[in-house]
Amino acid sequence: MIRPDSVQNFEEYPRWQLLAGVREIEIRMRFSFDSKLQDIAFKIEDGERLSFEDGVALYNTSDLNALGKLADSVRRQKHGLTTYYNVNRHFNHTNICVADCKFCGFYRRARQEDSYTYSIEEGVEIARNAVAEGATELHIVGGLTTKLPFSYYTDLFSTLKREFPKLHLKALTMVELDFFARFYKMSDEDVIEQLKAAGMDSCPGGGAEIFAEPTRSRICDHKCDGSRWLELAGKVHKAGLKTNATMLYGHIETIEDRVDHVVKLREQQDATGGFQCFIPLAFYPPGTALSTLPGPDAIDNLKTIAVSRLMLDNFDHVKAYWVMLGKPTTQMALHFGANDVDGTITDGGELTHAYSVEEGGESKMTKAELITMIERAGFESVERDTVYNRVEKVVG
Ligand code: V47
Repeated sequence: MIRPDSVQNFEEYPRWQLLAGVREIEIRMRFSFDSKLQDIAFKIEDGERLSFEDGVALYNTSDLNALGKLADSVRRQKHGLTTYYNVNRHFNHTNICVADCKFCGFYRRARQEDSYTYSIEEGVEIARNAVAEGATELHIVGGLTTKLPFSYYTDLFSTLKREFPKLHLKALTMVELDFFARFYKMSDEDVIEQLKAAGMDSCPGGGAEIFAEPTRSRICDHKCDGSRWLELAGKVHKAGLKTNATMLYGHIETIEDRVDHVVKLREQQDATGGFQCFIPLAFYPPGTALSTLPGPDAIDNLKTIAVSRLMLDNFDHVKAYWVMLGKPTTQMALHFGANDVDGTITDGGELTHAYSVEEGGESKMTKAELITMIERAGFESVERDTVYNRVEKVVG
């Protein structure tokens, strides 16, 4: 489409094309009352990358409908109406953690009465139940503990793989890998290769929190910084494994911190290309050192999904994590750029349970409930495995 404002020599263009351009601008004028959004809409249409300033402008708009429409147009271009879910289970092998993250209500010190560590046999039983319920993925993360040898992880993964060869092990965040390298005095490459050889199939996106300093240090100064998180993600990608990426928002961070976070992820994705999915995690204050904060509201949640979809032009998937958002906001998020809702999740009442915004701390949805949630929102539900292959429905 030719835009009259970009035309230098009017004689070169047929009149109908110029009129079409005028019409397009007229439509744009009605599209949003926020002139900054109109400029951004042109960029998106032209496939132009959005800048840091664009990201901030998107967050600051009060035209939520226009923002949602823009993100939805990108989502529909990439995925149509398809919305992914999976059948998975979380396994949090220990809640013992030496870090002291202000946003975390899950961790315990080893001496505390309610600290726990599962044995490998207990892990296998949890996986057995998950597989019996149709799970294709086990999501394994835990605290940073000095109480376990490195062989706990390799034995756990190899035992799980021997028992359940088809179960995808999405295990360990970049923060855990960093801790292993430092605590067990191994190179990053050795840590990754040994875990991969034992059965680690991909890595979840946790531990990213918010990269920007000084915010990161104020909420989690005991764990690796943002550049180290990104460096490790790059190394895992180079080892041939996919990872996800998250952002914890709605605590003490600024809008600029959030945009900086997604820009850094976009740069890393340009460099190593192994991120599959971006998952904004809405901060849930109860039970944490930041419990007096209100946490993000629905508008903030929807804006964050939409801005992420628009800024992360090199990420295939944006996940509306229903556990943090609750079902109603998750349904709306599907109209604001998200194309995935995560999965059935079932856990033993551990980490996800601690953060669930669902009534009564419920942290499980059946496959039928997930499908209904997606389809009532007007989308087509597709079961996927961890790396986004369709799981074919078994007929008969
Ligand atoms: O890194 C901790 C977050 C993350 C709170 O990769 C909190 O598919 C909200 O990364 N309120 C762990 N969030 C969970 C995670 C994840 C979840 C689902 C799917 C995937 C994936 C990854 O949970 C932590 C932290 O950012 N978190 N405490 C809290 N109070």
